[in-house]
Amino acid sequence: MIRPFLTLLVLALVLAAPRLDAGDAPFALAPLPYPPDALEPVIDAKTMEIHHGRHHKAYVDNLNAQAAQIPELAGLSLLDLQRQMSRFPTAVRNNGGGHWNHDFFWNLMTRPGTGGEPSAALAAAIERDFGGLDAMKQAFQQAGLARFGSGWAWLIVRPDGRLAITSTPNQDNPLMDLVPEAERGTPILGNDVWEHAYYLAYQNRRGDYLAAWWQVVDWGKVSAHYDRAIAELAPSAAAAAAK
Ligand code: MN3
Repeated sequence: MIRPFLTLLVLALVLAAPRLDAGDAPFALAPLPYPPDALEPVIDAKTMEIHHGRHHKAYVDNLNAQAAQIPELAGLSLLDLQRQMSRFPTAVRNNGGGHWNHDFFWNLMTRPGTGGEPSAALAAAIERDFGGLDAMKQAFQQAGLARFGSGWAWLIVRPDGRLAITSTPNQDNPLMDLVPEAERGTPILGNDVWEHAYYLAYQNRRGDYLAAWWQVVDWGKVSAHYDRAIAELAPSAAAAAAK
């Protein structure tokens, strides 16, 4: 009789434990969507392991620690948090931004040379707003290079449906309500230009990293982000953007 009881007890504890953890910690670090060496030689495995397993993990751990102190934080989705960031202290901005930015970043990338091309709709928008894919890439790289210190380069859909390139400092992003209105929008592509993203392989050569990074961009994902951003626009803006 004892062994079945113990088995059930252990089973009950195993089933209960993850729920207790999830209840205590509203934000979670998802595993990388590919092995850490998948992006080599563009981004090396060691950089990916440290970047995801230590830097991103620290943002999640810190955000969970803040959520334990700030009850309304724990009730927000990560996306809604970005859009209401002005309500919260700077530590939440840094860690909440860091968590969203890195989730977005890992899922934009794929094995070198397998990322395909922009969809017809995205390619047409890039042609309309930048004069072509190469011109867009040059402007994006320039935004990354011009960011002094740490931050991100972004390709966004503006509220009027146009594409634009912006750069934000630290772990800010264009979703945040505290970013200047002229630089706000829905990101469809973003690159991390903190030194921790490239220093092991590229040292101080941020420009080389920005140029090589296009090899791992998953254009299927970027195109899907574009479609979703356009679908969420006000109908009048979506109609204008289609012209
Ligand atoms: Mn980073």
